[in-house]
Amino acid sequence: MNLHLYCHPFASYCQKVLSALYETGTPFSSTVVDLGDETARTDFYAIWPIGKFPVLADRTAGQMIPESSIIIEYIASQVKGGDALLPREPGLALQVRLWDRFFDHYIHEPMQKIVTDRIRPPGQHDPHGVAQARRSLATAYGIVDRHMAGRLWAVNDRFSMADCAASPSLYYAARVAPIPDSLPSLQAYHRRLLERPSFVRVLKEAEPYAHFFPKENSE
Ligand SMILES: N[C@@H](CCC(=O)N[C@@H](CS)C(=O)NCC(=O)O)C(=O)O
Repeated sequence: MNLHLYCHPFASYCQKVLSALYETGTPFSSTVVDLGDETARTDFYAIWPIGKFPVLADRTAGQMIPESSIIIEYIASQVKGGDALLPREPGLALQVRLWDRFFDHYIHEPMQKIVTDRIRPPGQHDPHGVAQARRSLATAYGIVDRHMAGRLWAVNDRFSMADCAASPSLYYAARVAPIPDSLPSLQAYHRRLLERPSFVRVLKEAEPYAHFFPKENSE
């Protein structure tokens, strides 16, 4: 196994996979893809025409794997200790996949909608879509708060792929939609994620790019 990750340290879905790599201590090399650079962009689109990162290459197996969850499943299937990311027991694995999907679809996607609307050109904003994203985020926050009451991590009190998905999505979501005091279990979970050493490392590596985060506009 010779893993190479195409990613950007500031990109939230890349952070999800980086968390999984650091959790398992998996060795890998990486290319930081600057989509603003025309050559880098063309090269990356040649690898994955959808143009979204992360993408993982296993150069030994000759495999190219897109999609953060599929990448983490691949890592989990290949490395020692991978069953921490995705338990072997089918019932638990299903729960991990469910919460991974939940964080991607109902926290990560609305967060991206709110953030990317800020970088749209003047006159091209989508206030209706952003308002919808904010409502969807509020509903999802409530669901996670109820789920996390009395729990340490999303599934079976073991840090898994679901928590890898939760870390960057909640980190960025909380910046555009602060978690209210009325949701103490979600607040506490968010704090635990921020203290997790793998995610501390991810955030440290993202620091040089902090200025990329778009400022609030009138939405
Ligand atoms: N479903 C994909 C989503 C990946 C994604 O949205 N990546 C963002 C960065 S966080 C991206 O590549 N954005 C660049 C673009 O859309 O041009 C996954 O899970 O990997």
